Amino acid sequence: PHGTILGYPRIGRRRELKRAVEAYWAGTADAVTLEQTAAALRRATRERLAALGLGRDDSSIPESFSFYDQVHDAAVTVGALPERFAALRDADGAIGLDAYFTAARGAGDDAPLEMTKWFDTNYHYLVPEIGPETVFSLSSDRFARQVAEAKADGFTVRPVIVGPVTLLALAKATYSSPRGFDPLSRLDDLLPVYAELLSALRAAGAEWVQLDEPALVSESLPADPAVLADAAARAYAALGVRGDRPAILVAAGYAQLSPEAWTALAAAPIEALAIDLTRGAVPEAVPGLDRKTLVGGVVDGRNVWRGDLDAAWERLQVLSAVGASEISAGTSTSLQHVPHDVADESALDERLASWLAFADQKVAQVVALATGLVDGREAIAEPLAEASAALADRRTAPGVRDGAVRARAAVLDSGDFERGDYDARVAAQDAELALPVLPTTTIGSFPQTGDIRRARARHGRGELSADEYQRFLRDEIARVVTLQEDIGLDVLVHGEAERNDMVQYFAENLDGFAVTENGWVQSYGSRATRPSILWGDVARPAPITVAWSTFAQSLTDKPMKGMLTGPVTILAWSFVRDDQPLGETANQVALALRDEIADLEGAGIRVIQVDEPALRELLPLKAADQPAYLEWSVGSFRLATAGAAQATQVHTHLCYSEFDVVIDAIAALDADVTSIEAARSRGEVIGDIRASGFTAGIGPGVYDIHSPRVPSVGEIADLLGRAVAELPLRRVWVNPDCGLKTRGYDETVASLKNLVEATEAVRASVPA
Ligand code: THG
Ligand code: ZN
Repeated sequence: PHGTILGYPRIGRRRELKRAVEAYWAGTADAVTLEQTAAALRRATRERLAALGLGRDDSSIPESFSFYDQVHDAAVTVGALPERFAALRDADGAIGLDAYFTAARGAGDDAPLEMTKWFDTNYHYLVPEIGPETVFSLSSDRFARQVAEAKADGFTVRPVIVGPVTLLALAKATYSSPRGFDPLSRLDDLLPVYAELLSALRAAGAEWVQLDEPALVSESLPADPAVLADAAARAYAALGVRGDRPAILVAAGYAQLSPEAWTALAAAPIEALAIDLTRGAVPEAVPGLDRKTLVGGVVDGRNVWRGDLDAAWERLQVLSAVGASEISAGTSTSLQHVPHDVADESALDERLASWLAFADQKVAQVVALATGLVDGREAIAEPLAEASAALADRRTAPGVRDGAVRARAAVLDSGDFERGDYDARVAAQDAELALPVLPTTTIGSFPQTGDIRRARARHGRGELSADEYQRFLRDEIARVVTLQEDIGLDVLVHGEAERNDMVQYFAENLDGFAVTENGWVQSYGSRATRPSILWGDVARPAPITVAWSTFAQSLTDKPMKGMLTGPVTILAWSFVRDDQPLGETANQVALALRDEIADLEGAGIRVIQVDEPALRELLPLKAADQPAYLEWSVGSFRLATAGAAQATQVHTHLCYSEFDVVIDAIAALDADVTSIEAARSRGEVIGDIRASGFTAGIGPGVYDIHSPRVPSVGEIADLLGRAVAELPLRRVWVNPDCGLKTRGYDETVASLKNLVEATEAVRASVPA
């Protein structure tokens, strides 16, 4: 085949899989029903891909379905289920659906597998736990059954499975492992199980298998690229020599393969290699390629742009010069990172829609390029010309470039990024706010109750008038303010009942963004988001949050925090334009936020929080790209906030741990107060903060909001005691880990009361 995609969205065009899986979890649908829905989705995907032009019987259609996560699928298949879930195995040791889901979601005291971000995407995978004691054995026949299922429908599909090197490279050591244990050291024990799996796939009718090895592009994993390349050489030497296997395609998207891995895989006894040509140059010729098919990942699997098809074609021409036996067109990654189909967006501006390509449009692009590879460029002159015309139209369309926005960005100077002396700010803020030692606050959101969601939905359907909805939200805000005063918190929030999502809310209120109706992208498990599309120059037509914050402030004498989402996070959780550097786009968003901050200040708001939970997320995989990223990301935050008066206290909040790499960047944000996640690591991060020399205000989250558990006064006081012992007393804030949006009211109130009580106890023990 001369064209293929590395994977396809599996949640269903209307999130059918989410509904089916959640119904199964809730006990309202049985396993048979769930399996039937899943089979129907797989069938619909195959039929759709064939209709779009991929071959039914030439293995160009991938089988990339997953009930929850592809890393978990691979781990479960090789039997890497943590000991605490062992009892859930079938009598014959097989890992069925219930064991699979329970490991993903936890049960009682048995914590679920940890979840973390998949390379530099917004997808989260389940981290396998592998130790010296892990017994690898083929524990699921799901992959083989899916091949057979397709066969029965007349399709020869190519199963897609996370490869052995990536599976181990992404795993963490089990809790009982000796210190320093590296799961990658288990490679030789794992390979026989992969060999057995390949043989089972062959027996089920697979002619090709795709083994995903994106670990081989990353410089952000514990193992370094040379070690990973060496592991790949060993793995594919061992698997390649087996006779009873399908042909092997090793796929390595998300960035350019390390030179070591490129050399190793070219020399390995496998049949094909898929590389990402949307990031980095076409690699050089190396020995072994003459026996391989190269799938050139020229269609971007991660953005929603129709892009430059002609340039993609040219890249394939350059690729043909490296000496492979055959060239094929492909996507750079699985299409799981983009929504299904632009045709499902009837409300989208038609002109904007003509510039977009979601999964189905990208499949069509691959098919066009494949046709060109077989029949020559003339055969695809028309689609190439159409794509070029759309691109040209996009370049000149109104809104893509806004003169006023550009003129403002053009005259920025270093002073626009500087807030001035920190000590002077502290003095001004102390005078303005007169807060007690160890001030208490929350991150921003309060529980989004069913009532709030229903009111929003009814308003969306026109069943609740704008006035009625306003009144509803004001009542909600008043309730949240009173509640916080009763609990005794020091710096209050309005609770964000008016926001569906912390990014989409701003996207809906800024020029340059579009939102979708059905553009769901899986975030983790059954959860998805609808990223906004940042297509044009960003401007703020009117104040966004000011009316809500001033209303909330009018209800209390305590300081009310203004709540904004930072530029980096707005970019990270949207589909961002690809026609200018990210830093330029970030600065446009920053200027809009800067105006919002000025308006908040003008309206009497004295504390303003600009959240950047995604600062760590967007960090590039390649070490060489990281300094430039940190420069523009930190710069855009500073541009957003540096207009604030010295007496205005600027807060920021960052979720998720892994502060290692970005701790200096956090300091460089120059916020007055930073709240972070610290409870799950039992305050470990406090040591990191101290070691980094960070001296500004800091609120290490004193309890974990990701679970409904109510923390005791004692444990909060403990954690707080540790913070006070290690950090300057006057700089420590007391707050939960993260926003309370996903929590219920009962546990929220109980937890916050304990937080205040613990704070009072610790205050009594420190100098006033
Ligand atoms: N907002 C946006 N992007 C994000 C997050 C966010 N990306 C990273 C991280 N947070 C992802 N976390 C989640 C958490 C919960 C859900 C999705 C991503 C979730 N989604 C609902 C679901 O799938 O049922 C749908 C929400 C809706 O109706 O809009 O629960 O916070 N932009
Ligand atoms: Zn958070």
